[in-house]
Amino acid sequence: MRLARLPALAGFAAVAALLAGCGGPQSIIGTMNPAAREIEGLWWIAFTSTGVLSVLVFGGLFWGVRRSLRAGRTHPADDPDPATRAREDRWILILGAGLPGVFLTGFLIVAVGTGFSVAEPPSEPTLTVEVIGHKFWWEVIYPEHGIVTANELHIPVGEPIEVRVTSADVIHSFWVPKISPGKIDMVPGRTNVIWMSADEPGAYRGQCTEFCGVQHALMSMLVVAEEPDDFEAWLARRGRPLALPDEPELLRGLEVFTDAGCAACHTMDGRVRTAVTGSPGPDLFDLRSRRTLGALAAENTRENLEAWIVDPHRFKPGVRMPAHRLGEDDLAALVTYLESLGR
Ligand code: HEC
Ligand SMILES: [Cu+2]
Repeated sequence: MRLARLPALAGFAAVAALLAGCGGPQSIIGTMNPAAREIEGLWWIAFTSTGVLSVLVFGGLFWGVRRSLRAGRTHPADDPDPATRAREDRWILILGAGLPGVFLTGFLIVAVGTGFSVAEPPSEPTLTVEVIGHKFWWEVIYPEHGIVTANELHIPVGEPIEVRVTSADVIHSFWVPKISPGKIDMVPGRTNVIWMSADEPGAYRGQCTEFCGVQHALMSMLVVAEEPDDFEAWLARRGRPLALPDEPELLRGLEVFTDAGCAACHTMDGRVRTAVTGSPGPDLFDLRSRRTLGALAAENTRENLEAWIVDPHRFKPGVRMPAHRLGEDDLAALVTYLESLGR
């Protein structure tokens, strides 16, 4: 390959990489909520107008430089007479300060208007969900139902949901771009409120947007919007009491869970005990039904689950769960037990 082609290739790769970010379940484009659509509209205004402005400003810059070079003006001593100079300065002021000033003022007015209009849901929320940020996962509580889960939030489609957020450790930020009006900070000791609603059923991706530590980038979540019947069924499955297993293999799994000290960090009955304090690790009652492990770090398969318990740092280096050395049989029993929960 000729070296001269490298810059063109690099440019092409950069554009392709940029465009690849335009789709998918976490895009700010193609939103599924009236407020998110307004924000998307604002984004399009900003995108196109800053594009035009950039062309104007950089075009002016290149034009000016080229003109000076052509006139042989490369040194301050070559400056033109004061009258020409004053005229040129005026243009620099108009293009460099006036134009952006007018644009930014207009944009500010539109943006503040949008901010007010997206702050409140179109109608009274029908459900409240509490989300507590942890390094590096999300505790999800349905206070009206007394249930707790993690990393995967289920909501009925089409209905405004009130989301009350806080944090158990450092500041995180809650953002599900397709279905929530912007982001909201999760601050320890404070409860912030945002709302969301999904126009269509689907799984929408959310992401922590406040740097919170080594695995900030792998602190993601799924919001699954379902038809009301499916959502009610989901709630009902979570409301079941935890029963002591009767099969020997499952009992052995429970024993391994206790002996290995998992209970120090994990509850596994899906019930809220203490409000808002939470436990160090996610509740495991409905682990089987979650699509991912470790806040979207890995697909939830039996193989990955075993590998996660042995060494979660393989998936998420720096995660706040230690590696566990377990015998093959113990590990198998433990995983079988975990997968039997919440049935
Ligand atoms: C010192 C606390 C601690 C101990 C002990 C611990 N874990 Fe964890 N565990 C965590 C934390 C924290 C997470 C969340 C990690 C993340 O996603 O950032 C986690 C995540 C998990 C997950 C993924 C859950 C999900 O929904 O993503 C599973 C499964 C799990 N632990 C199982 C176990 C088992 C089994 C044991 C015992 C062998 C155990 N853990 C011991 C802290 C702990
Ligand atoms: Cu975070």
